[in-house]
Amino acid sequence: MITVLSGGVGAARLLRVLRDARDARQLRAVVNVGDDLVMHGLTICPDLDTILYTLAGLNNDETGWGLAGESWRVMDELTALGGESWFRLGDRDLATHLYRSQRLAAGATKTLVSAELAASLGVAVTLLPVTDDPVSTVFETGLGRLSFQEYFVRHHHEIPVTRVEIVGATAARPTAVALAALNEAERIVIAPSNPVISIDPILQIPGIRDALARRRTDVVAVSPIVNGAALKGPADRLLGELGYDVSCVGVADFYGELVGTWVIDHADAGHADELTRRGFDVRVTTTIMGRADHDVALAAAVLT
Ligand code: FO1
Repeated sequence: MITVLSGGVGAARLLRVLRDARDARQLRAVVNVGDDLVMHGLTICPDLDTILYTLAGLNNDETGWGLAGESWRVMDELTALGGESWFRLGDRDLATHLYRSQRLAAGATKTLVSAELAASLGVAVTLLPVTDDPVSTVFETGLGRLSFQEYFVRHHHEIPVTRVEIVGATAARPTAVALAALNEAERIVIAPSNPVISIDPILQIPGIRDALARRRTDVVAVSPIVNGAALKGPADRLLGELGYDVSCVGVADFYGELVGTWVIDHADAGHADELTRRGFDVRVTTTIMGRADHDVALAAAVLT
């Protein structure tokens, strides 16, 4: 069994690559829930849904979120009514949020609802929210404290951040299945997701960091920074704002001794010696996914 600590797009793409190289039933994703929000009374889980839609082959690859071929009639009506519509929920996507919210109100856990949605969409990879307790990522910025989606979507992640807080993390408990997925995995993979706002909210749930530290030699991380820049989103800026080098070495410093092996891109081969000096095994390959030969090489670097 392979367990992947997962945020949104980068994790979804890596999971797709690993799924195509291995039996899907051997894959577990332990997923960030710090981005989750309640809007219009609906519980929305962006990272879980990005992974779900990507593995189901339904994702919108251009936006990186939501469904392909989406329509927006509900949002158009809501905008006409003067309702809150900066966070766009497509007509088809809304069905997922309605389903999840109704099941949660009926007493189901996020873990159970994730399994139900995956089964409905024919996704055989096991999607495990790291916790069923409420946690939310909050940003301290020049405009004050902002919720995740206010920072990320409303302000286009363009505002300087002084601190990131994962509210509720210390009181939250990891689910038993997420912990077991870490303890029993032959290999734990840290996806090329944003270290600060996608992976750290997972690591801050009590017990998760220890579970990784005990398995360090089995932990493989794929760098989300290639040639000094994030492939998507604000990982590069946030690392810099929090005082880390904006490179695969800065990401390695961020995770420290939780990782045994780093998978870095050919473009960063010049950093390999520095990572080796810091005590990591290093594999250099193509980390940019989407081309069949690249995907096969990346899967081999992560799984072999
Ligand atoms: N991202 C946007 O940039 N604009 C949106 O309106 C938006 C809506 C949205 C709705 C559902 C969902 O699951 C995700 C959505 N996202 C949107 C993406 C998402 O909020 C972020 O990309 C992630 O939270 C970061 O991982």
